[in-house]
Amino acid sequence: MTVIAIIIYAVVTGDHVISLIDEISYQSPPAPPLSQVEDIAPEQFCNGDNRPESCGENCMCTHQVDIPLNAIVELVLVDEVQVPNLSHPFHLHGYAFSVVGIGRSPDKNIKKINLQHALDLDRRGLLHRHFDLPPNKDTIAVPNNGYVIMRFRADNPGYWLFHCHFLFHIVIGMNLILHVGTKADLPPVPQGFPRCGHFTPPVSLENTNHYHNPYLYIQRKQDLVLNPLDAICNKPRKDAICVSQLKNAKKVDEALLQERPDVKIFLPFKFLVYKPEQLFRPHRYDKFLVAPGGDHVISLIDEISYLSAPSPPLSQIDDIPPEQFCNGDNKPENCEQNCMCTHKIDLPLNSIVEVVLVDEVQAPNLSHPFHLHGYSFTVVGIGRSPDMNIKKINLKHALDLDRRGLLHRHFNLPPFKDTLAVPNNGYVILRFRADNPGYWLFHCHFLFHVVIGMNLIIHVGSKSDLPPVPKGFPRCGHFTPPVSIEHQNHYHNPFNW
Ligand SMILES: [Cu+2]
Repeated sequence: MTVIAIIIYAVVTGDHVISLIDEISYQSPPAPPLSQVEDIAPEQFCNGDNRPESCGENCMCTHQVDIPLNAIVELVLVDEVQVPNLSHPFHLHGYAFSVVGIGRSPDKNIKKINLQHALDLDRRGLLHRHFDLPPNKDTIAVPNNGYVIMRFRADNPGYWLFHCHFLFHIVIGMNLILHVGTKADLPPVPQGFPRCGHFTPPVSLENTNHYHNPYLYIQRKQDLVLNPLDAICNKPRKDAICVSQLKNAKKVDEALLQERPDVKIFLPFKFLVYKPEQLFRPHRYDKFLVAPGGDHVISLIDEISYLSAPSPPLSQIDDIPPEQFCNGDNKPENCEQNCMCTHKIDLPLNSIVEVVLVDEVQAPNLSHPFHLHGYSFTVVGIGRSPDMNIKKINLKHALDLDRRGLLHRHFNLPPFKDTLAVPNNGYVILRFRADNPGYWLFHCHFLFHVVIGMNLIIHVGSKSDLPPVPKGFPRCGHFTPPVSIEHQNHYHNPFNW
């Protein structure tokens, strides 16, 4: 194993603060490293071992740590911020890492941990690491006055941001880039890929509504549009590129690229607009969204509006009545148009799964960004109906296209994503190997749509595939704070409960 970097961060205290990781405050480079690294002066980059000569206390440069492809990396984050009850949530892009250690100094004489002390503990074998199935995370809170130890295999080449997820801390420099591999490990930049400075919208009063129609912006002719709104993704074109046409820098599981997946699921989604008399009935308190225009809507995926389960399935599945769950093949008998239940699709562990999302919402220029927890999926297809007579796609038509071989799939290094916009009046096809057992939420990432039911659970494997629930793990109803005026400051100190 190679220990690549030990990293430390601190916020300079006082009213006017910036943030430092390993004594460096991150500054964005003038161009994106992934597509234009040769346009960035080498002296723009720095790290703990290579700081600019003239750097003072507030050293600002593009903090980048270079990591060889496929190296096993251990990162130790040490909290020198030392603000009581403030635990910084660090997030790494491009990876899930194993959490092998979390703690504070075992030395009671040490009031405040710092880099030197952490290094000393490590030398003395006192930074404990757990190697019994450590969990995967992409975000972890570093305990105040403590440390975390994370590990991952650097098998995803590129420039990956690693940062505290408090937005205030991002803007004052609590970030760095983990640069994995070399340029030779990356697919070539597509021809005509947009470059810094090429996007020059005409600034005039006539164009103030650009927010509603991005096409009012005039691209330079030689530039590509990423994710064109017309969703024409099944032929090479000079003016645009779709996510499904990008190439993956990582190897893709061969089984994902076979013609036939083990499981194929079509999921149409749409809105249901309520008539007021449907909604306002005695003893009914259905949730709904009052959309612009005054419509009262809920959202349906495969004719089901997601309702949360009364207990968390992962730790209390036995407390949930089976009839709470449903899916397209098993809907409650008396379900109306606004069928509400806990939409759950069961998938065998390790099966190759294909999901086809079909936009039946049909709101112009509205592309719903679907996000899957627990997985990265490959994007093998994006498009609209090739049939010009079809004005609006729907499930039936999508199934028909698929039967006729007209839902095109790309099997040449499709890219990994965990969120994907479904083009308006179109479809996306994604695939993954269901190798992560559990209950994973799959949902549109517009928060308004989450609350009106545009979610479902992807349930992978069975109970025996999961580690046992830890003894004494919190359960629904066990948390009963005393409610009184004396306890109203709980927000500031959760330990008052
Ligand atoms: Cu949505």
